[in-house]
Amino acid sequence: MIELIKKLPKAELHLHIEGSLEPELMFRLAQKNDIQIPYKDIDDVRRAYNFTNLQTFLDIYYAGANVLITQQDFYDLTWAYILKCVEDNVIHTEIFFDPQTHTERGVEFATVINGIKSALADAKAEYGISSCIIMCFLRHLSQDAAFETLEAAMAFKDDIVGVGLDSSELGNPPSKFTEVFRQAKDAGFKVVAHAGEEADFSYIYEALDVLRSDRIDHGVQAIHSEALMQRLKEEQMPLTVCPNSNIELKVFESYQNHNIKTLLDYGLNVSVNSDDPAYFKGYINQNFINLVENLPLTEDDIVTLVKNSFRASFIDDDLKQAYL
Ligand code: ES4
Ligand code: ZN
Repeated sequence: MIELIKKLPKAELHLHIEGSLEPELMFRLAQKNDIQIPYKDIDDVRRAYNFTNLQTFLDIYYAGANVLITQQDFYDLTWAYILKCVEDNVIHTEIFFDPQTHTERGVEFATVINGIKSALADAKAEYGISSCIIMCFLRHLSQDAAFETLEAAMAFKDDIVGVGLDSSELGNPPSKFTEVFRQAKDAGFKVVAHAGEEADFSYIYEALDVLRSDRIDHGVQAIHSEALMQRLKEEQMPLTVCPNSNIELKVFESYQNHNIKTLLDYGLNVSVNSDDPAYFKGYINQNFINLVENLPLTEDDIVTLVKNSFRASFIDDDLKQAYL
């Protein structure tokens, strides 16, 4: 089973590039850029990565991102993730980034996207790894701030395939961003949104009906509504599930209690993704391994999960056929 997981060519659809910042690179960049980080050594960092919910993680994740300053920093961050893709046989990846985390600190939008973009171009040239970039709005900030970010993104329209919504979910429902997502959709961006990670399934309905989402990130709380489950199945609406993340952030008590097998057996389009792998103890293969070691997943289930990731991807339809 583990051999199958390792050898299958995979797509990743839910990966925050800032969440792939490993402690070693964090320390190197902190030193180079003369930025203070609240850790004395790598062991100290590992001890701090002990979360009780989404917010306790986010506080640490945003503090870590402060070390990213130059275009080369964003290149190095992205390149380090690409090397993990090579290791795990990820052949297509759709990367989230959080422009506001950087522009709020005075780092230019162009610095961030150009660094990411040039590493992804090298990934294609060196390893044949295809990719696209999705820009996320931070939902704890205002819709006006999201509009400013969309404005800044228009100069990079051809480099960004879609817009997403992340950060603190509870109290920041999708409907807070109705107008900015309408404008993004009208401009031709794909739409995704984190919904039903910690908050209840009403957030998933809003992501679908108000934001007109093409995929739901997480979505595991759908299990609490039979009507929504039926709809997600009928529409084959993709859910990008992140098992390690859900365990580390206490969405489920244990891997044995994770509902991915139930969602899959119901007929939903679920995939396995790593979310913030530097913070959640492993990249995509480790997510699959943790699942098969704790749930009665079959080899066919693994193949279905992997095929779902290609089916749900934003790869052009004519090219997509080759992966299915
Ligand atoms: C995130 Cl796990 C998760 N949830 C919401 N927003 C995020 N940003 C980075 N990781
Ligand atoms: Zn996420």
